[in-house]
Amino acid sequence: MGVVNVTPDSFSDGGDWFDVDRAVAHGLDLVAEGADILDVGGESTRPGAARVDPAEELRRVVPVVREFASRGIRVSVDTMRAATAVAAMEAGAEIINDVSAGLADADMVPAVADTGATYVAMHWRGHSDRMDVLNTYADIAVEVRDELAQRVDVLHAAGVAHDRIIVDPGLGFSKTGDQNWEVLARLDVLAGLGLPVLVGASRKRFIGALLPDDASMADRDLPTAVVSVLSAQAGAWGVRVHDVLATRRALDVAVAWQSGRRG
Ligand code: PMM
Repeated sequence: MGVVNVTPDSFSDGGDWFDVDRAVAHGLDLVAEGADILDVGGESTRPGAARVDPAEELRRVVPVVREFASRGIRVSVDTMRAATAVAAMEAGAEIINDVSAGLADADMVPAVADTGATYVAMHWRGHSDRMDVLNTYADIAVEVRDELAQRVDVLHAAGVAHDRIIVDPGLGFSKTGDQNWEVLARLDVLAGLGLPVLVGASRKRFIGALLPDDASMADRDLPTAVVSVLSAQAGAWGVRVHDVLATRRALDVAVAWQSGRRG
């Protein structure tokens, strides 16, 4: 899954793709580099970020979704708002990627049921302005799994089909650097839910913490690609990344290694 953030202030690529034409061109590059899905978002979730106005989020996201969908590209919309999700589905999105797993907007779960979307439910404990203080866990891998299982129950109760649900541990959301590594080291616990798992480690602070202080954002792409391979080996269904090319190449190596032949 390649990230197309149409935002002026995103965590890791903020401002780079902040207009429709540039966002579309960037997404097409990501597809050429091997992305299977483009994840289009109009609201930054970086730590401390303020909410974006709903009308502005729609204005950013819908034309970009429509353009990709018209070219036959699988699109997910990265939003916590039901209205944005519904508009994106009407514009051709297939997947709703909700970092709040329905907790930020009471209308989201019914909207997922109504639209028949595939839904990414990410582990989330609160909005970006306060998520960093919500990181107390006794056993993080088990609590992430159990809190997501509750959200899955809510989705089932609303009529969302089991085979339309994907779960995501929400790396960096209400988690310290070491807590992210613990979740990754025990990804099998989350996989125990029996649902596809999406991993979003790309360029996050805990990846940067492995690097020298003066390392750039782009320096985070190699370690991100390694995390992509290790996630795949741990059974992940997908990885959400900014630098698709590095991850694609790394995954190609893993496939060749495992199959004993190229491609
Ligand atoms: N991370 C970000 C945004 N959306 N969606 C999912 N499913 N999982 C994530 O980990 C995730 C996400 C924040 O990262 P960005 O600002 O670099 O895009």
